[in-house]
Amino acid sequence: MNKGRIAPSYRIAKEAYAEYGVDVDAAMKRLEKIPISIHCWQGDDVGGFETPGAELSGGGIQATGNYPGKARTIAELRQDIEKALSLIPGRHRLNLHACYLDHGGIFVDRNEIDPGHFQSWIDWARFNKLGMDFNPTYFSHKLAADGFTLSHADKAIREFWIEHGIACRKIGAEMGKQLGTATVINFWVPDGYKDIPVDRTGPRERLAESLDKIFAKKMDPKIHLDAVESKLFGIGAESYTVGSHEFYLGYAVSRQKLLCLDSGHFHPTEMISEKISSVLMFCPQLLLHVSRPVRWDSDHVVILDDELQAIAKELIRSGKMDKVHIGLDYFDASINRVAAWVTGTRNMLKALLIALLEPIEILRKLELEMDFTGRLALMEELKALPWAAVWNYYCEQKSVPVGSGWIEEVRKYEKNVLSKRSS
Ligand code: RNT
Ligand code: ZN
Repeated sequence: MNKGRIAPSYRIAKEAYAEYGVDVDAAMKRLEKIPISIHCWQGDDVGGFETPGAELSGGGIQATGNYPGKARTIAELRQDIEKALSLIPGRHRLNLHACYLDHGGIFVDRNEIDPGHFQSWIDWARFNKLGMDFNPTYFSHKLAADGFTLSHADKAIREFWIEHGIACRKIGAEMGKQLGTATVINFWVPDGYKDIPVDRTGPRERLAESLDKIFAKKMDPKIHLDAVESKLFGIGAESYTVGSHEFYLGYAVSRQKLLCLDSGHFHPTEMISEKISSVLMFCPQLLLHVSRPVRWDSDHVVILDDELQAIAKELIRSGKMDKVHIGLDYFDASINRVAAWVTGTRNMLKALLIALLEPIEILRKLELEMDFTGRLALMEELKALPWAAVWNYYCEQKSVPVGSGWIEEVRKYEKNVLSKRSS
């Protein structure tokens, strides 16, 4: 992009927005304060570093594709994340899964992990000015092979996974303490049946009981927050998911935990943008796993589609951004993985910027006056306002590539770094 065009285009955009009473500079100031929690697992197809060559197994989730250059070591994954971060404007967070521990070559089982196994990640995050979020890993493990973990009928297996949850909370709290920003730790378990169950109640009672044991110790919300994530179905668990939306909504409200809404975890026409306002009324805070389902919970790279914009608008219009944590959750192994991170994260930020540039008061007034013609007509006209000129200016201010300039950077990185990795 011709650099000389950025500032003049921005000035014209500023005037265009001012006509609607929108302060473009204020919108950018708000945008820079919204961190996106960037998921480590896009970098290696949810493999992790528990065993050499570890791969995603079970859990009803799948990464498809075999694009060359996936990160094989912690050092490679960090290098790739650093590359992605250099192409994304603003300061963000790292979302780590427990199976990405740094055990120094000595296998440690999930119930025995401790903060020490994550110290190198914490140090790396501090160096890169990132907050951290965390996830216990309830898949890719022999004790998850039955398709049940925290709700397993076998007490010994439940106990193992309860210990994992407790261990993860200690790790999350340590991350939050050291980095000075609360770590959100998100519990997602794949538990469910492929075929029609006889007993739908028992596993749900066991899941609630296990979670209560995990959450028994009170934690300081300044350093640690617990979230629970629901799901409709998974591959191999089509008929029954223990941790359904109703289950977790009830759990989160009754225990005052954060609820995590994942865009891919509902019926295809059911949108999480519609659920945000209700959840924020009854849960203390909200975690989002922004994803893109294509026909199923396929975890495609987030694009700037209608639902992404609707999510961002709901968040901004709610006026409750201080209660919302935005995380990304997708994993596409069929394209350059650094580009996947950059595309999805930049799109999330673009959607937030578009929402921040909305003349909310004018729209609210039209709605209250029941002028639905005006509301629809204006909403449609607003789509043509020059938000991209503001976005380009924002990227320039944050010293990251403007427009499609970053794609060339990723190509260079692929040529010089990724293509040298053998699979
Ligand atoms: C699975 C859930 C869960 C995972 C990550 C890897 O359907 O969305 O959040 O994607 O924990
Ligand atoms: Zn998710």
